[in-house]
This record gives sequence, C-alpha cells and structure tokens, in this order.
Amino acid sequence: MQKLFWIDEINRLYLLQIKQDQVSLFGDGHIHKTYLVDMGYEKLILQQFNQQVFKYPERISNNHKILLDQINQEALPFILPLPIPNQQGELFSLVDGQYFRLSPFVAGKCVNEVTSPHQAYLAAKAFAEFILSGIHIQSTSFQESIPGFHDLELRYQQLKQALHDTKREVVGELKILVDFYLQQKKLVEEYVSWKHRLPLRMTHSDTKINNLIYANDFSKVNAVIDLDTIMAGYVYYDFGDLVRTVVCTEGESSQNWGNIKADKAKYDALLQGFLEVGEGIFTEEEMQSLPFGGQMMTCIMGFRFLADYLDGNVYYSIHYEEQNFHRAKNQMVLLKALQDM
Ligand code: GN1
Ligand code: MG
Repeated sequence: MQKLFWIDEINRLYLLQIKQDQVSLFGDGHIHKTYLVDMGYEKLILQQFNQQVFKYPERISNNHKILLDQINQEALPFILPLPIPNQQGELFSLVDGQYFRLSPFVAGKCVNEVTSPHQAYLAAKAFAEFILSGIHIQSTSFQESIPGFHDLELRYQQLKQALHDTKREVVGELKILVDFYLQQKKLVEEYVSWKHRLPLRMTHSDTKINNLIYANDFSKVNAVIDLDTIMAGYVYYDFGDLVRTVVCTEGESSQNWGNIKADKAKYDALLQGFLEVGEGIFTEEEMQSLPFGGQMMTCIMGFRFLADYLDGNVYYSIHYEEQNFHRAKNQMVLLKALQDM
C-alpha cells in the first residue's frame, strides 16, 4: 500500500503509535475508505471520510453526540461503535483538508447475503432494537446528514434531471431500464401519502445487511455499523432496506438476473423479528407501512444507481463502467419480484 502520509498526525491527535504496516484496507462499503488498524494488542477502524457524499460532517457529529449522550449503550444487546473522540474531544479529525475518524473494531462476520431465515430474524430484531433505543429522543434534534436522503419524490426528480443532462445514449437496455423506473410513479405517490400518517423516529437509514456484524457462528448480532445516516426517518425505511438486501436471493452486485427472486421465508422472518421488538410501541400504521418499505427502498436504490450511471458514475464506487447500470437492473428485477410476492 502507498505510504499513508496522515498517520503521524492521527497518532498525535489520538495519542497512538500506529505504524504504516499495521494499516490495511477493509470491508466493502461504497462510500468511505475504511482501514483496519491492527496494533496486535488492539484493533481499530480508521476511516477516511467521503466529504463528496457527506457534505455536512458537523451534522453527523451533532447526531453522534446525541447518541453518545442519550442512548444507554449498556442496555443494547450489541455494540454501536460510535467514533472515538480525539484529544480535542472532536469526533472528526481534519488532516491536510481531509476528515478522518477512529472507531472501535468489532470482530465477527459481515455478509452481503444471509443464508437462513433465522439470520434474517436476528438482523431485523437488531435494527428494530436500535430504533427502540432512541425512541425517547426528539426526532427534531437530529440533523439531516444527507438532505432528502430517502425522499422518493426528490430521487424521482433527480433521476429525471440525470436523464435530461446525461451524455449517454439512452437506447436499448438502458431505455428499458429508464422506462421501468419512470413508470414507478405509483410508489412515489404512495410515499407521499404515508408521509402524513407516520411519526418520525431515530432510524439507521442504511440497514443493508452488510451494515451489521454477526457473531462468527451467526448465533447473534455483535454490532450495528455505518452510523452516518442515523437521523429522523420512518420505521419502514429500516425494515425496507433489510427486505431489499436480505429477501433477495442474490446480492446487490449480482448479474444472474434469472436467479434474482424474493425469498418469502426470509421476508416472514424479518417481519417476525421487527414485530417482536416493535409490538405495542410502533403504531398500527407504522406496522402497516412495513411491506411498502421493501418496495420503496428497492425502488429508491434503483433510481439512485441509474441516476449515477446517467451522471457518469460520480457517487458510488465502481469496479467497472457498467456496474451502476447493472445494480439498477438488479434492483428492477428484485422490485418486480417483491411486487409479485
Ligand atoms: C451506500 O455506505 P454503504 O455502502 O453502506 C449508500 C446507501 C445505499 C448502499 C447501496 C450514504 O451504503 O444509501 O443503500 O450504498 N450510502 C450512502 O449499496 O449513500
Ligand atoms: Mg457499509
């Protein structure tokens, strides 16, 4: 790996003695550059923060400070690895114009697909328990780390804008994909109608299955991770992104179109996990909104992947030029399967 010029400054800011060869790239998130720091006696996660995607790091600090102050972490059945404050008490460290942060490392397994309904059940329980742990916090105290992040109406507009501005030729399969997503107006209307009926809660807002760490034997959840999008949202967002990434029989990057199906047993297990925790706490309407969540979150990811492809791949990291196009196609096949389930 290239020489990491920022390590000395990190060591100074956190009173550490990390050496170059103790740092390696880690995980497969699409947004930040994540490193594992292995000092032998202790492991940490170090992230070079993506300021292109998250333009308001101070809002994330605000939200994380609320969590540090107001969530009883001891009572949570898993770890919430919030950033470790530096010597100045700040959650972010600015080194050479770049934001970095350090957080505890949690051992276990991060997966892109679950293999059993029981694993699905455990994931749903954990994310519902997370929502519950912040149910006493005024949703207005959270700031939007990405404005309009799950606003389906806005994402629909952004897709139309991308289509208008694109340098790509919209023909053939791309045209089919664009037409499919533009036809999802009904979901956009349903999104608007739910808005008036549901309370805002503290939600994780990025509950894709690899944002959770299972114990190595999958007997429990060790941690809920990727905490940048924690903000006010609807319960169905968190249920929905689980549906999108758990119920699908193929991962988000799969191109085995014929194998992309919705697994009803895993869906039912998700529902069971969520309801077991939320029963008597979530409102009747929140419970009723859950099935909409799966379709809505799949649709919004399709909008976003496709818009990014049309924009020239400026948001998500990609391994090849057509990857966002393929991701959008994957979500289209899944959305159809969920609509037929
Ligand atoms: C991004 O950071 P990561 O890879 O967990 C994205 C999510 C998408 C997801 C799709 C801040 O999540 O919204 O659902 O990719 N996060 C952000 O894989 O845009
Ligand atoms: Mg992630």
